Amino acid sequence: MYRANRNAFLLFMFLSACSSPAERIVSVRLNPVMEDGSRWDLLGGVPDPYIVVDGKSYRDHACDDSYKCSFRVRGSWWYRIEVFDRDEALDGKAGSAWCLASGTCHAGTAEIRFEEGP
Ligand SMILES: [Ca+2]
Repeated sequence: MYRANRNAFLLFMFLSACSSPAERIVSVRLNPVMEDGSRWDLLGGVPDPYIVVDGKSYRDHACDDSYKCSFRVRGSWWYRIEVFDRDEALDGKAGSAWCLASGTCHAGTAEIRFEEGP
């Protein structure tokens, strides 16, 4: 177990050291309901998704009344992504995950996809 963790850590360090920050498109898609089965907004409305990537908030770029939203982010290979629904009073959290910058990962009820930037 220790050896597997150490090898994963070394691979992470190698990939981090070899890569320069690149611009990527992060697309999120939310389920129609939250994990507990309730609707996103108090009045049963559609969510306003945004993400926080490695501590940087994209709340100002939230998509109003949509289950999907895309963001331009900069980073290397691994991203800590949190997905939220922006609200007036208290934002709702869809989930969080460590995501490798290729393909798809899941953060709670949110699906996260990476695409290379322009
Ligand atoms: Ca909302």
